[in-house]
Amino acid sequence: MTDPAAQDPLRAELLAVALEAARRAGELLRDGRPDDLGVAATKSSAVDVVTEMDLASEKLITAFLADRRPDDGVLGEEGVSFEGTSGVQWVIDPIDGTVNYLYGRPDWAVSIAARKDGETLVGVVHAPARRETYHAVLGGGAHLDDRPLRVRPAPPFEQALIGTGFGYVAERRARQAEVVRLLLPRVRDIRRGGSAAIDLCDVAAGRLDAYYERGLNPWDFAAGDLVAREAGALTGGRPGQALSGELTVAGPPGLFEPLQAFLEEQGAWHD
Ligand code: LIP
Repeated sequence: MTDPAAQDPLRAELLAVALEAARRAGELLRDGRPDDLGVAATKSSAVDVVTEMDLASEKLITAFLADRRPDDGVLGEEGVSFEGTSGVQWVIDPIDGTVNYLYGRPDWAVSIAARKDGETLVGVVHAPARRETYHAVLGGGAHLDDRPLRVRPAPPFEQALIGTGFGYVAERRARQAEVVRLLLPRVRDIRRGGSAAIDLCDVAAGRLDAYYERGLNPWDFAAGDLVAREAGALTGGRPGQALSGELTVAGPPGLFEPLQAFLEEQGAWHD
């Protein structure tokens, strides 16, 4: 079967641009991280931090996209937001896992997705400290570097390794802790990696059985969602709804459904 992505020159071009933008930003973040990196600003709380490198990475990516795709729109975590005229919108997280990056921990990534007509056409999650780049093209599969990805077959619920994450506001974290308290005895174990983009790619690579989180932004999940889906995962929010900031759930058929039902039963979609 001919690769659908290869048949669509736009998807091929968007993938090439996303990979090069992520590579350049990753190089800046890996090689240019100051030894004395500190917090440049905070957002929703004192622990919701921005570093100078988040800002520098978003500036680099935005300038690269303007050069290569001047008519596209861009939405970025650190404030860039403009409509284009081409119908293509880039959704970028210049550092997903900022706290990990601030602390010198490896689980952070540059996440870049291109959307058109309400669909994500390509997604790239570049994790320099892990020496890994995930990418996916709509209809063209998901890859970790050159290796095609497939999700791990669904285990019994009680043997599932589940990823999750927590917000930056104490009241929401307290509510999220309640959900984890009830889930933890019912599954194999929980992992909290600190980057939604990487967590979604870990589901695609079979390093997590499933993942859920409340409170994500589009830039956190846009690319990783496509990687997970193209690797065979189901993704969504509450039953029958698309993933959103209300709730993001990802996992293979057979595990996605019981996890989604558990989260619905526990009201994990609200604070
Ligand atoms: C992070 C997410 C992660 C979540 C963190 C934070 P950021 O995004 O990727 O899943 O648990 O609280 O929101 O802020 O590093 O771009």
